[in-house]
Amino acid sequence: MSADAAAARPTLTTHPAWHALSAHADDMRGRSLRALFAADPSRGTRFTAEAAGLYLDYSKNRITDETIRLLAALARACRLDERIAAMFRGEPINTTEGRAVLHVALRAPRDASIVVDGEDVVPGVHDVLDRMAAFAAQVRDGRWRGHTGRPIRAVVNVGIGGSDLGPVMAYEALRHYSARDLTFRFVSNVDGTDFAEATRDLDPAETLFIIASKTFTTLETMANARTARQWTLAALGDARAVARHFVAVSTNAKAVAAFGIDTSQMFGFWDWVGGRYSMDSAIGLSTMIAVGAERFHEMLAGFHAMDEHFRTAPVERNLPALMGLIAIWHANFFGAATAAVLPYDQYLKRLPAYLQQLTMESNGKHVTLEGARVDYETGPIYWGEPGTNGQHSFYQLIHQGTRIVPCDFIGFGRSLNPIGEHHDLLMANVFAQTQALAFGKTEDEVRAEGTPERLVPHRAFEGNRPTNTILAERLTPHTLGALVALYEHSVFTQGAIWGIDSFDQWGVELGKVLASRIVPELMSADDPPPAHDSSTNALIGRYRRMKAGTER
Ligand code: G6Q
Repeated sequence: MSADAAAARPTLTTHPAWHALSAHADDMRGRSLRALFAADPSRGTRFTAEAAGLYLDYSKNRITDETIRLLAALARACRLDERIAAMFRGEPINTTEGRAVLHVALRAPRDASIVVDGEDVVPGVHDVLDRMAAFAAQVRDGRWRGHTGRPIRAVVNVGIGGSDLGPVMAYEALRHYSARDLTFRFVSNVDGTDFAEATRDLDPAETLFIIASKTFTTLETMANARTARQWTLAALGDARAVARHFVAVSTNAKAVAAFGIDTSQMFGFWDWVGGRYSMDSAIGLSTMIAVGAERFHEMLAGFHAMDEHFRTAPVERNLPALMGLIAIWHANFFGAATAAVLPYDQYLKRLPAYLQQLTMESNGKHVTLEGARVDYETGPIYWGEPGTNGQHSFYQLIHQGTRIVPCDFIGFGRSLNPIGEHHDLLMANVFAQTQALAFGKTEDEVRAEGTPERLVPHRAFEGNRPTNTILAERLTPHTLGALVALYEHSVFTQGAIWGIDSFDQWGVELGKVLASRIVPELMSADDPPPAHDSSTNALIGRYRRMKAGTER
């Protein structure tokens, strides 16, 4: 092995802290949550932490004080504190793209100062927020008129990935606070059905498109933007209508102008904002139009409160660090390949989809920052659905399957729609599920209920299945900001331990390049057979025939 390759070998699993955790995990495998709770009546209040309006109960994980001590030692060995400080200082910690990672600057208060390349970025952030606020107010109160003089009634965000998932999640999450006289739609998929269904019942004279694309080159978004322009012009019959019906959110002023949107109607952001970390930048324009600038700023304050907690709290009391380290404990020492996020709030129905991108695009990496192949597992697969729906579908596997699935349960003290006893029924399920997962039901307990012997194994629950419970008083913009920042920094913590770049996404490139080669091959039926592998050739051939109607 060359000296360079040897130097690039990952060192994580050689840390004494890793070995200590490995030995400790062997010990913990034989211990049950029943026994741990029985031995320590204060466990349910001791293994908790609170910040930015969120209460985290992590007692129902297979951990002890020793586990936390060892995980904190691992965090120190991996210099988590230095990584955090480097991010907040604006150092280019996204090394494969040579960029700073400063989504925390997007929610810094007006009087803060964060200097990148000799420039304080905070005034620029607030300039854009102020422009967004002025524009959002005009749309909300009807001063912003469409080309024919009618006020805007529908706002369509056109974007994909980080330019879609945040806006749609935040809109759904904050719908309670939204302007109900405006309709919001989100078009992301290049499948024409997405555009067709999103606009089917909209009136072009009253519709505003937000073209949200950091690069303004993304194939899907540009295709949908062109379709939106045609749809608008076909109805309004005048190219000048673009000025009243299109605004852009981008870092690429040249491409925005080339598309035909005046750059005075562009809301900018910066290359130190990653797509999946951008919902609180101008990418959140649809959110701001929906809930107004004041609520948007409340959300930013929630993000900022969690940022400050993450930056300053010791690991043992640091919610994102604890959640990240416990996720490592499950993924690397208990073989958990997936993790479920289960919000018990209908407004958070898109949170699992949002977190899938945040977690998996960030930490689905197989090489370290130095380019060495890792010799440990990295990002688990995130998935989930709002409770209680999930209980009637996949919870079976979480309770009695052969795999360990660590779960985050998210619930609120008060409903935004208090109807009868619904909220008590909802929250009873949160507490019951985490109880059942932790403590299960022994075969003896099942027998004692008079269960026939042949059914006893089927009706027993092993328990010992790990959960976190996150509680907040109510779903507010502030809570949403704190919750998203909690996951952002938990992802950061995991990436810092694994020594990977959580802020690039090279893994999405290859498919894009191959698709751009195949597009012309699909558009022409007369071209010679394509020269790919035999499977791809046959599939393209069949597609051409289906398209021509010669294959049925
Ligand atoms: C997120 C990714 C990715 C990106 C989309 C859209 O972190 O970078 O999901 O957000 O590919 O990119 P544009 O905003 O440039 O269109």
